[in-house]
Amino acid sequence: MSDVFSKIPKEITSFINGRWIDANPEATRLPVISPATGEAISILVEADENEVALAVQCAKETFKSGVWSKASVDNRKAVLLKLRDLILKNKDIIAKMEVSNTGIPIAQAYGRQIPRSALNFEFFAEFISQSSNPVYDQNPNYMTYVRREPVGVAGIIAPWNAPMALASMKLAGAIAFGNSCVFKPSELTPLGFICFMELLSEAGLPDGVINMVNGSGLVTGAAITANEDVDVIAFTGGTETGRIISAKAGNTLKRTVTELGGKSANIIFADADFDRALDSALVAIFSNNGQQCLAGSRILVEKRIEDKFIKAFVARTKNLKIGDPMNMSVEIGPLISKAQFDKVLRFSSLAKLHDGIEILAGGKAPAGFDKGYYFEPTVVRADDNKRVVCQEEIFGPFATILSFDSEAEAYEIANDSKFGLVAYVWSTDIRKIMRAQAEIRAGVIWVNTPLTRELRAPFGGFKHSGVGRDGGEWSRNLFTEEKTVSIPLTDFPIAKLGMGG
Ligand code: TXE
Repeated sequence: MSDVFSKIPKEITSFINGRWIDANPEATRLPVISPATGEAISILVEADENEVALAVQCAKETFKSGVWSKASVDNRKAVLLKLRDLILKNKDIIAKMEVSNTGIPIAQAYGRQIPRSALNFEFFAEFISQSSNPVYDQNPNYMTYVRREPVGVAGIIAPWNAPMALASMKLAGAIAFGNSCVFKPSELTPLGFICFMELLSEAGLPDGVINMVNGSGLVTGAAITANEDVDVIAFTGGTETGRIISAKAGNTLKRTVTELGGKSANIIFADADFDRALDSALVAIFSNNGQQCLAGSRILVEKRIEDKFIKAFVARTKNLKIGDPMNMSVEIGPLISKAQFDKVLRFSSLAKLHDGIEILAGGKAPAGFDKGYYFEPTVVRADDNKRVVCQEEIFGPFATILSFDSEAEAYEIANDSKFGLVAYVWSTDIRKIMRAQAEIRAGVIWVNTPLTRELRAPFGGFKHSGVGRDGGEWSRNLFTEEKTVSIPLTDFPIAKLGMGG
């Protein structure tokens, strides 16, 4: 058991205007659960509509004061870089806090989640210092140029699967361009943000620029979406929630970006570098306990190498080390919650009922784990992409393998999905790769690589995987208003109205 548990506060309130607010005795209390034990490790004091309104008001006033929204780019850049440094300096405690309520293996928190959180701030610090705006001077009598101004108050609603890495991408983008924020972490995973919120003023960020409200989606999240003074919503989470949030945000004409679910195809052609494709297929589905929107959860293997691939993939899957996520050598920790465990188990039970589906590994809770939400890494072989395990986002360590004969068949299966977030392609034939990247309908195509997030490039989904993108220019589009200014360079004649006669 890690020493971090002694550092977790007994109650977590909201953080408004630079301080933790006092707990409202009337407020609903939600337990924060350790997925490794199923036990409550803290209590979340839920922010109701009034508390959310207070946070929004604070963000709005901070915005209007200009203390941050009109701060110089050099000032904002320095603060963002300081935040990066502070995240890295405190990575041990942030990682442990995050792992204690996500179940992400700590090696992955140290190796990926926390460095990525720091990088998000660094990236936007560099971006704002380099970006420029267009000037139109084709008409010799006018100078017309475009200004970018912050939108105002950003509502950021974050998920539980990679709390710090995903929320910080939106937070960094929002504040880099001068916005103020009201941010809601998932009610399941507030812990990583406790230390983070306390670093903000140390980094020089004025109080009230980032406010955090805690609570459930239906109460606290819905209050953010409905609030008239929230100008933009950045949401990452499930597709059904994205649908509700987009509809609600439309009532008050907020702009929204939604990054939702996926059922991404990982296409492995017979001419691929087999060992690299195998290693990557395991990373793409089993990192983060399989709980990631970009998981390569549908593995499409060319028939010629199907048997060889399945044998090797199943052997490696069975060899994955399951255990306490605080242990540095563990590769698979527990699922986030009882609800998520039940969901994954339900898909496993459905798979067992179908003749066309064969369970090759896992499919149940592992022996020897009587506490927590551990689930064995699971591999199923499906005869048809129409099967429910090929169509629905399971969001757990659950790989589905399908096979194909021809390139055309591979693309047809890949595109036969309501989702379109990412796709992976493994081949050494450049012409085939070029055909694949054109044929597959997904927002990101990773060729011969498991996960490569280029922050300068757009990230987001086709179809039900979301609307909008983030990444350099695209985050700027979301978090800024464009203002076109025209200035005449000569005294041109102006029609004289109201002169009589
Ligand atoms: O996520 P929710 P859930 C998928 C995954 C998972 C499924 C359900 O398949 O099994 O979604 O997960 C807030 N108004 N992903 O239900 O509800 C909520 O409090 C405003 C994919 O746990 O989408 C949390 O902060 N906010 C995914 C956030 O939305 C609301 C990551 C996300 O939770 C709200 C997570 C409402 N009405 C789940 N309802 C990805 N894209 O990576 C909920 N929330």
